[in-house]
Amino acid sequence: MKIDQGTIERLAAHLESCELEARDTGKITDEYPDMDWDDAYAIQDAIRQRKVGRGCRIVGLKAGLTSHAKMKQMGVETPCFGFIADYMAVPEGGECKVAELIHPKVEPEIAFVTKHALRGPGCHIGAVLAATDFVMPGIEVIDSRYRDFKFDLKSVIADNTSAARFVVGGRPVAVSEVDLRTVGIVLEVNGEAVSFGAGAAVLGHPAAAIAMLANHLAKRGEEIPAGSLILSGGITEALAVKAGDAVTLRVQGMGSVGLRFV
Ligand code: OOG
Ligand code: MG
Repeated sequence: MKIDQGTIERLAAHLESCELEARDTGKITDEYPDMDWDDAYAIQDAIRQRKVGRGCRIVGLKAGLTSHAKMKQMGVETPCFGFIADYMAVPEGGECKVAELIHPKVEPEIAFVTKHALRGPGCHIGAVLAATDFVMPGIEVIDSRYRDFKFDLKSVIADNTSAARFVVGGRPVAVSEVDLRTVGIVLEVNGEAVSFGAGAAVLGHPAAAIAMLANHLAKRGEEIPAGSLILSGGITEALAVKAGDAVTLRVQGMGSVGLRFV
């Protein structure tokens, strides 16, 4: 760790207020260029503690920057991990209020729900598939607290990997029913199909993102609990949305899920 606990708490309070007040800020590595990976995750943990302290429930986890499309778009080369909280959930077909967000973008993702805990090190896609109860379509709404979505990996980790809102739904399917590498996805905005992809865009197999998350948590003495909802990462580039947009994600054999921005 390169920064002290007081600074960690202060940066967590700053980033979380930017989130809750829908205000942007410069990236924190501008002020703390020497911060390390532990500092970045410690700030994210402090944000999580603030939320739990106010009575929020942590409902799941997320992997981000797991596809080349996303890594290229954001100019980083390594995945990152964050958490999702109860108030971030939008009901299927429900409304997402853009006034509560800074500059939202949507990402088509495959969501996993676990039935057994997953613990690294050495977690692999076989273990992930064995521990998965079902998978379903999910749209993540990301909203970096950094001005113009400009950040580096440490800054985005501290900012809970831009987590803001998400919707899951469609048809939950057992992993034995679907080939998650070849499964096709179509993202529609206002009825027009705008981006396309296949599961393999995410690290060759979306379950690899979940394994990577378990191995990351293991280094911190943590695991993925049974019953977790996990977003495995955007398959395509994220798309900016505005009030009035209706977004639908169709996943082959898994139905569709959508939300409206108001
Ligand atoms: C970071 C979060 C990325 C994903 O699915 O790749 C993410 C960002 O791009 O702002 O959630
Ligand atoms: Mg995402």
